This record gives sequence, C-alpha cells and structure tokens, in this order.
Amino acid sequence: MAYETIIVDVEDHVAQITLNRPDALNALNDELMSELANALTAAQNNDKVRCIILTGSEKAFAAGADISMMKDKSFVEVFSGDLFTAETEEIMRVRKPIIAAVSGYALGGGCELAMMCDFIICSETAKFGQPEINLGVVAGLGGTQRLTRLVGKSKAMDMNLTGRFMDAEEAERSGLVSRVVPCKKLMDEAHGAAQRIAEKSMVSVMVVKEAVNRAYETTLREGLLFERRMFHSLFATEDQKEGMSAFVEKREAQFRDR
Ligand code: CO8
Repeated sequence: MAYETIIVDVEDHVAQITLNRPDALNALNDELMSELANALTAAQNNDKVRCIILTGSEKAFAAGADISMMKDKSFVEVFSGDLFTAETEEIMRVRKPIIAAVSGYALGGGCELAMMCDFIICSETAKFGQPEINLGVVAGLGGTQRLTRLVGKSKAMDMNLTGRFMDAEEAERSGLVSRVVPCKKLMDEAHGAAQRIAEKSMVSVMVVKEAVNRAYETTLREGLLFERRMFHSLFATEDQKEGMSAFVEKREAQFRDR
C-alpha cells in the first residue's frame, strides 16, 4: 500500500515504519496517524513480520501533534472527533512487539507515541518532553499517565509542569528508555534487538508483551497469577519442548510458533 506520510520496509521478519513529514518534524496529523495505524495493523496481520520498529528522522522522531491542524479547533470538534483515539486504540491492539527507535525530538504526542511502543532505544541526541503546557493545554495521549508510570511522579510533574526537555542520558537514568547509542548506530541497534526477538517463539513473545503490560493494569497478586498461568500454559506448546530440548542437547532451538 502506498503511504504519503510514512515509509514501510519489511525485511528479514522486521517491519520498519518511518514517520516521514520532514517539513513539520514528523508532527502527527490525521493522515499520519491513520496511515500509521493501518501500517501497524498490516504488520500485525503479515505472517512474515515478527517484530516492528517505529522510527523518525535524525532530527525528530516526532515533535508532537500538528499544532497548525489543532490551532483553530473548538472544544466540540476535538471532543466529538475524539482526536487520535481510534488510531491509538488500533496501535494498542498490536500484539507483536514494537520498538521505538528515537533520535532528536520526541515531544508531546511524539513522546507519547514512543511510550505506546514496547520499549524505546534512543540516540545520544534524543530529547523527550511534554511541552503542551506552553501551548495552553496539557498532554492528551498518555503524557501524564504513561510517563508517570515510567519515570515516577516527581519527574513526570516536572516535565509536564515546566515543559522542559529530558536528554538521552536522563531518559536512560529515569527508565524512560532501555538503551542509548550513538546516533549513527541507532538503527543497527534497533534492528539487532528486533532480530533477536524475531528468532524467539512468537507465542512466548506475545505472552511477554501481554504479561508485562498487565503489570500496569492490575494488582501484583493478579499479575503474578497471570504470569504463572501463562508459564504453565506454554508447556502446551511444541516450542517449549524444542527450547528445553535444544538447551539440554547444546544446540540452537528451532522455534516453529507452535
Ligand atoms: N506541529 C506543527 N508543526 C511543527 C511542530 C508541531 N508540533 N513542530 C515543529 N513544526 C514545524 C515548524 O512549524 C517548522 O515549520 P516551518 O519550517 O514551516 O516554519 C518546522 O516544523 C521546523 O520546526 P522549527 O523551525 O521550530 O525547528 P527548531 O529546530 O527551531 O525547533 C522544536 C524544534 C523545538 C521541536 C520546535 O519545532 C517546537 O517546539 N515544536 C513544537 C513542540 C510541541 O509543542 N509539541 C507538542 C504539540 S501538542 C501535542 O503533541 C498534543 C498531543 C495530544 C494530542 C491528542 C490528544 C487527544
């Protein structure tokens, strides 16, 4: 499918989706969000794809929702239109892992989009922020919720109240990102991680995603029970037999997603 605001490449079991509105630092507008949701759903439905990478340009992952697009909207328009809700719900339905590879600005909706992914790898030039307060509004796609769960109340308050940017070093220290690498190595690092994931049993991979995400939605007791039951359930798969046999026989496991 031809897209106008994103580029999709599928190679070696990895779908790379690149946000591509360079003139607006990849600001999120209706078209981009709709194309992104479509591309992610297509990757979910494509049996060849085992992991997804979402990235932007060297200068910007995404500098937020498109301010020009939102500027003149009324309360009724944003409320009735439920800006970006359908698209973000579609993104949240993707069961395959999504890695955000972030370079440059990830601000407002851009930071929130990165946090919707399963983990973030960033370059040394990355800058994260929730500067909506400077526009007379507040975060609307998770900047007060996901950010708080990821970095804690104090930093989330600081970011949302002052609108200041967090650099890559602080983002790693705070638990917002999993790895920081030099800019030139960002895509190699993201693809290396994606390839490692692609080699695993997809059943286990999807269970990990569900189980870790459940940690945000439920009590520790319920989460631990869910994890334990999923561990038990995986003994019904051929991949569990193969994985454990391969370890004992000192060979590489050949998973078949069964
Ligand atoms: N929207 C639209 N256009 C943008 C945006 C944006 N968010 N960010 C940058 N651009 C455009 C600029 O207008 C400029 O266009 P032009 O060349 O035509 O003038 C071009 O991108 C390059 O930008 P700059 O010249 O400003 O580049 P600088 O390097 O000087 O500055 C910054 C880069 C610091 C990133 C600066 O562009 C900036 O501050 N951008 C806005 C960041 C921001 O406030 N983001 C939050 C937006 S609101 C939001 O995300 C809400 C999310 C929730 C929505 C849905 C809720 C339900």
